[in-house]
Amino acid sequence: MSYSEVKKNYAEIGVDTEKALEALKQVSISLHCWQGDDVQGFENSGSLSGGIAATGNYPGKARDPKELMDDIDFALSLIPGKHRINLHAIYMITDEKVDRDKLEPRHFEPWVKFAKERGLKLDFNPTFFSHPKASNNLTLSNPDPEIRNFWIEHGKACRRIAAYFGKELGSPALCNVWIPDGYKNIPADRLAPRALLKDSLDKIFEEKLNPKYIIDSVESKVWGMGIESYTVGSHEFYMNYAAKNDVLCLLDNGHYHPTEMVSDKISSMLLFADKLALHVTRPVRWDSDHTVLLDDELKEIAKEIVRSDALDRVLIGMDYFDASINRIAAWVTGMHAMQQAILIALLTPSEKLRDMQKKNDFTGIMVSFEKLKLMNFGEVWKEYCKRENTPLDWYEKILQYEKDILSLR
Ligand code: RNT
Ligand code: ZN
Repeated sequence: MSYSEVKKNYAEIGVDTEKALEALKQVSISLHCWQGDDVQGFENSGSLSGGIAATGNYPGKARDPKELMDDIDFALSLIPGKHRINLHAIYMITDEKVDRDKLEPRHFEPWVKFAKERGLKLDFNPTFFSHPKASNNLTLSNPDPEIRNFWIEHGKACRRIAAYFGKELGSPALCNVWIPDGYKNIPADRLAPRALLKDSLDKIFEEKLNPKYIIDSVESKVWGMGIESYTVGSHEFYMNYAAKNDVLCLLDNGHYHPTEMVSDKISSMLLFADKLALHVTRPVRWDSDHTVLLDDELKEIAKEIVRSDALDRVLIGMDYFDASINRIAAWVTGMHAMQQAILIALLTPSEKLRDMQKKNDFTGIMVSFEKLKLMNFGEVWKEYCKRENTPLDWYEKILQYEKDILSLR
């Protein structure tokens, strides 16, 4: 079937495919740099810690800034649209031996140059894990004031770096705080660590930075490996903190109970905040950070964003790290899936379906949903790739890159 035939089919159900393609083109997704090297970074900080893990030893991971940048370039050449790159503090590029509380914008200059040359925007994350001072999974809630302070200083330093990105690149950088803090065993006091976290965050956010350059967010979690019994930065904690302090909530769809869906949370969050940030991942039984695929929950998340007319209010970032497969294929597959989910949402006659709900016509909605699944959205996706000069044989290109470059590492 050709695109023009499919376009006609969609028109019959009241959907304008051209409008959908135009809208999709405007969506920038933040590509997480850390899929390229299993969240290793350039600090030589040793192994990944903080209750998260990248498992697998697929050959060819990026070992230095040049390799990571090359891989990002190659991945982006296989992804339609214009996107953002999400960095972590451990991806500083410098010969100096500088600890995390002393990081400065200049330690990230090569990334800004990289972004400028390619017309990309940057986002940022302080790294509160994989560090000797985080070895017991206590950072901003650490009862030791010296260690707590170290991490507060790190948070402040990172906000300045994010603001520098935003200023240089003309688009506010999302600066997202996620900490691993929690306990393996049942705590005797749940309040005190949260009070410390609250106080630490207040200190981090004290400095007023230009919202034209930086957007702050906080990311909650339900549990992590080694911190099974108690998570300091829980969802309730951060949702309240964000609401009271005018920072954004970041929802990571791997950070909730298995039947608790982020898709259902989006509308509630949007009613109370100007913007919402997302980490899109694929949890498998638990927070496992598998490569994002075009599955039902991803489609539902995209539909909620589109139905809420909030493509410009939801900051979408990817967050997964699979070390057992070709890392570039993981990047590309996840980014394609996210964009495809948005496209499917844009190809849905939402207005009509909304009216049916008002009339309590749930039989009609059910039947329409099932019919929509049979529509040939793939042809519209191919048309999008064609217009964006994205090769359809992208996997063959990855295999070639693996042979020529990755396998030699
Ligand atoms: C961990 C959080 C966090 C990290 C990244 C690397 O559970 O999801 O966002 O994955 O910061
Ligand atoms: Zn996350």
